[in-house]
Amino acid sequence: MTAINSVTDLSKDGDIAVITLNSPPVNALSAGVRDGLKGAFDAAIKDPSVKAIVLICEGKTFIAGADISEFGKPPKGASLFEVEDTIESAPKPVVAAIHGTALGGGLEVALCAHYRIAVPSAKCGLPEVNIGILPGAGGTQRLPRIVGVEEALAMVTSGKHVNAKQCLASGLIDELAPEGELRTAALAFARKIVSEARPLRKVRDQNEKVEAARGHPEIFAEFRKAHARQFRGFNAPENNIRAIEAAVNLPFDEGLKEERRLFIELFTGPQAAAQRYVFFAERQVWKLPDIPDDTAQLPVRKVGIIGAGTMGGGIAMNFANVGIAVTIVEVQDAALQRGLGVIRKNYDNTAAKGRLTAADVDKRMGLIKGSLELESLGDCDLIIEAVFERMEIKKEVFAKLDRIAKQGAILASNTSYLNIDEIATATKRPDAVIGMHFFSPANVMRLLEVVRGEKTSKPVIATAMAIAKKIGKIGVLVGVCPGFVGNRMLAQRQREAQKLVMEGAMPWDVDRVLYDFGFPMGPFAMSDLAGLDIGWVKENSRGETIRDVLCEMDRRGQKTGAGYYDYDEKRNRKPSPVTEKIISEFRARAGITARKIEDGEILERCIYPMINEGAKILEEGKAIRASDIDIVWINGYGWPVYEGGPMYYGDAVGLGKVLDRMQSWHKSMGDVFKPAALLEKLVAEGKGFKDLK
Ligand code: 3H9
Repeated sequence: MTAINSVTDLSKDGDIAVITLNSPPVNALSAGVRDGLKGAFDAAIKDPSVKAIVLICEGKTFIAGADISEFGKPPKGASLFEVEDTIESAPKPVVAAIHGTALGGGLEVALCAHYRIAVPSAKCGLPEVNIGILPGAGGTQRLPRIVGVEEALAMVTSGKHVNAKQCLASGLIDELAPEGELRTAALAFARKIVSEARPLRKVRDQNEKVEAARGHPEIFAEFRKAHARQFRGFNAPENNIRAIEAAVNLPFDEGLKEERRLFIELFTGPQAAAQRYVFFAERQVWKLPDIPDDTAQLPVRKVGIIGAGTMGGGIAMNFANVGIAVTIVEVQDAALQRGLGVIRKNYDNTAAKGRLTAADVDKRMGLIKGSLELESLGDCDLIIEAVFERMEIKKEVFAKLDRIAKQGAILASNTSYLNIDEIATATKRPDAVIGMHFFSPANVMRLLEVVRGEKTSKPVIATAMAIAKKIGKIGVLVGVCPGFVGNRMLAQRQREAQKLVMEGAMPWDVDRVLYDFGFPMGPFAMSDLAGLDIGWVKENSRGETIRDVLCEMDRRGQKTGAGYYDYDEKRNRKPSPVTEKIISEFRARAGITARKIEDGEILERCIYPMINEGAKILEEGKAIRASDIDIVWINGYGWPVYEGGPMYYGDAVGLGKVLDRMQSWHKSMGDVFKPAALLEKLVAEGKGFKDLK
């Protein structure tokens, strides 16, 4: 065995050379890996006793892509293209042996090998689109030559990971190796290739599948149309599509040049920078400064949920999905049966789309038990309360849980804004109490705000975060304050949206501006969807707000066919003259003359106060880092990924500008705009949130 460098070894097994990469955690193509590959391939090619070459990786995965942390830094070492050329033009067969994931540049390297073998658990994909770029090392030109244009389009624009069985079917890999025996199988495969004198098959020369699509621009037109909604606002999907078009319409080398041009366009743009930031921010959230990775965790084998409403049911599904038994408790049998029925319907819908088998549905339903007795939660390791959002009710539930739950159980509340510390006072074990704030629909939304109380113990926090990961959520640890991180900032936006309407904008103007910014919908369309009557009590309604009046008129949102907007039978919305009239009357009564409000002002008024609030949250230590706040907003509230989150956006537009606006509104409109001390400090120091340690 020869060490080519610290991450690459070259060894021989008879007349087969084996190049082994070992660059944890994911064998990303750093300068060291590229240099190692180049050196090892050159040596193996030069050695006349070598008949074929196997490329294999140590650790949990094959090469998972270019090293994203090198992006934007001056290039060092061998280029990826040199490495690829060396492999593809090798005069002896090269076999890529894949386990874990061959992603991005990793798959692109494998596509330069003449043959590919993988274990059944392996996956292949080109996920560059998720970081705002495209596979820029030949992936868009080689992939369609193997899997065909439609599948290549789907893969590069979704970034999906395709399992080995499907890869075998599409030709992306040539052979499956028995699990755990990749090296032996790859060596045997290489020997077979040598003994059968198989050709040095280069993907670049396989033109049949791309030629089949030539002269059929409708393939691309239809693909664009079918995915328009999903791609809205993002630059990367379009350039990925164009690169595949180039593969179809241009000779290989010309196609590569076009791929490069499209890649650079994305790579140097602001969206890729933001999406790259989000990639690392998503991984940062799990790092908790005062809770080391080795903090003891509590076992969670059985979960109890109180409340079978939309929230409780959605939460239960998360656990059943990963094989954890759940008991849901309700007060009334009818409500319990209704809740269980909704869960079953959700699963059946997924099965109807082919994403679950009937057996999966039965298995998951089999893990969910209903009960009318709180006492049945006595043996649960984690109990999550999802009852009505009123402090007295929550405290009553927690006092009972304190009597019922076994010692060591975690007592969690799904409250979206109530004080966890106060809830904890209802128990004699405040160290076991924590907030687990799921977002609706809880079985779909990725965000979970884990709210640490003053007395919550470290093992309880560590377990709640681990559980978040286990059920496929992105857990963000936050502190106790009204609305925590997400809803606390949302309140700023909602208040300004309402005020803008009083000053002269229409709800649809505000919605349009936020939609165009990249949110899935604006605040008024959102209220109509959720129901305007959430938290509205008919008996107490005095027509004091526009919402009160709409609800009093039974315009309670989409469900009643009208809210801020009017809706047709297909729930398409259009601006409502009724709402317009109500707004005019409100303005007249308040003595306000409507003024023309520019889109730019709407955006700044909705978003800058959120950034300011985010700064206060950081100042108070309610979020660990600015990027955690961004992750909350991207995953819980539909903030567009390509704008990086509110704090990232603040840095991007310049905190000086944000502060300037806050100061001027503070003067003209009062204390709700008071700039955060942290914002003032950062501006004075010429820094951004990104500079905070
Ligand atoms: C590309 O290839 C461009 C090309 O077309 C060439 C153009 C010229 N780079 O996710 P995990 C780190 S673009 C640097 O928690 P898992 C990650 O930050 C790339 N670092 O593990 C984390 O660090 P830490 C295309 C990377 O088991 C640690 O590894 N490829 C990279 O849940 C563990 O990561 C991709 O986009 C990287 N490429 O999932 C694949 N990848 O521990 C991106 C990971 O300090 N990667 N790290 O926080 C993934 O999807 C997942 O990491 C993977 C493992 C599925 C591989």
